[in-house]
Amino acid sequence: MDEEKIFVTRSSMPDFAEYSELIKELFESHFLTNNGKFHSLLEEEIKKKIKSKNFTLFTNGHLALENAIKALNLTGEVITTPFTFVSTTHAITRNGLKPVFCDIREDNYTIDVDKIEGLITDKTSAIIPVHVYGNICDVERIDEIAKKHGLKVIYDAAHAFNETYKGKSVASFGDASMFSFHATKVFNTIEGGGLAYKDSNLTPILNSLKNFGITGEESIDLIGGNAKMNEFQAAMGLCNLKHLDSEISKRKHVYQKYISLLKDIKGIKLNEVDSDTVSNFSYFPILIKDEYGLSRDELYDLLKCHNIFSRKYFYPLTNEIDCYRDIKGDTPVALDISRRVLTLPMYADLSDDNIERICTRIREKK
Ligand code: T4K
Repeated sequence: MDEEKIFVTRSSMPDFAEYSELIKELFESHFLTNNGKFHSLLEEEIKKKIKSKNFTLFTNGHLALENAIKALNLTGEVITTPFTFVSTTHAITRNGLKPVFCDIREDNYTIDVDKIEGLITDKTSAIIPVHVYGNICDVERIDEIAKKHGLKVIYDAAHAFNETYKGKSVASFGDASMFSFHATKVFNTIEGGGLAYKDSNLTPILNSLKNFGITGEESIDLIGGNAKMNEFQAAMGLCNLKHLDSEISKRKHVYQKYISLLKDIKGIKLNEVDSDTVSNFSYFPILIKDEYGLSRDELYDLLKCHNIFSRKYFYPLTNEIDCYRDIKGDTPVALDISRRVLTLPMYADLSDDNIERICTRIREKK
């Protein structure tokens, strides 16, 4: 067996000295959380980075999405896709709303816009599409449909931080976009997330929703929860943000190396980056077609035997799990893709030797 374990990703981290220099201040100030100095600084830096006028941090991406749904007062039914991390669907249901599952496109795994209007009823209040693996949804058509039917749009942009589409920041689409800054993401704050949004009037609402609804020393105006990012997380974000561009360019190298080694293998479909998108290269999914000769699960097991830990993001579909089976919807493309997709290891420090090791196994099927 090959010795070194290769996981699907590996958190990017700043130098220890760089991080410890920053957090030294926390040991002096004893201010650890509740919208501290680093929290405010990081919000400002991210606003600049993604060119968003309005942006607020959360303790993770999931709570950013749950609170976005609350702040936008969504009601009834929300159209979304099942080919996602379960967080997207749970965020809708945990707000007492019904997810209505729309199928996805075969080419880039995002919502099939031609199927949205057929799902709209008098109860629909919003669409929550997902920029899967950083592939950008058809934002123009989604915008047209939303305007025509008076719907809100919140993008699950967990995978798409720092991307642009047709020269515009991904944060500029829809009413709001949620980003995940989890340890496994292109940009991490250990755990963490954030919300970029259009309407400045949402700022006090979001800020109080993430802090128990507290609006002043003696005033509590909303039924909020606790979703604040702490100062250690924010300090990690400040360090990692400085290295984000070099992180992404290293990932681009990994992406290109994979493409060059896998492009001629029969039955392996690669995820090509759309020419209008400046990608962050967050994931490297491949689709296993029948011509390949092994099934997705067989390839997954084979790689695992060689200490290569790929992942089946996203399998099962969220409408295949027990919680949502009753409201399944008609999503045959998503079902087929969920059974064929495999995400290969992808991170900035993945060495050429290890990429070759992975691709040789895929090519040789042994
Ligand atoms: N929407 C979408 C579309 C999402 O993909 C996600 C999260 C969300 C919403 C919610 O955002 P957050 O609330 O999480 O901010 C991971 C992540 O936990 C999750 O953030 C992510 N999507 C999802 C796709 O993947 P697991 O259970 O697969 O992660 P785990 O622990 O198996 O880690 C995978 C590999 O990463 C490990 O084998 C090694 C490496 N790793 C992991 C951790 C935890 C590290 O190098 N460092 C680490 O600290 O869920």
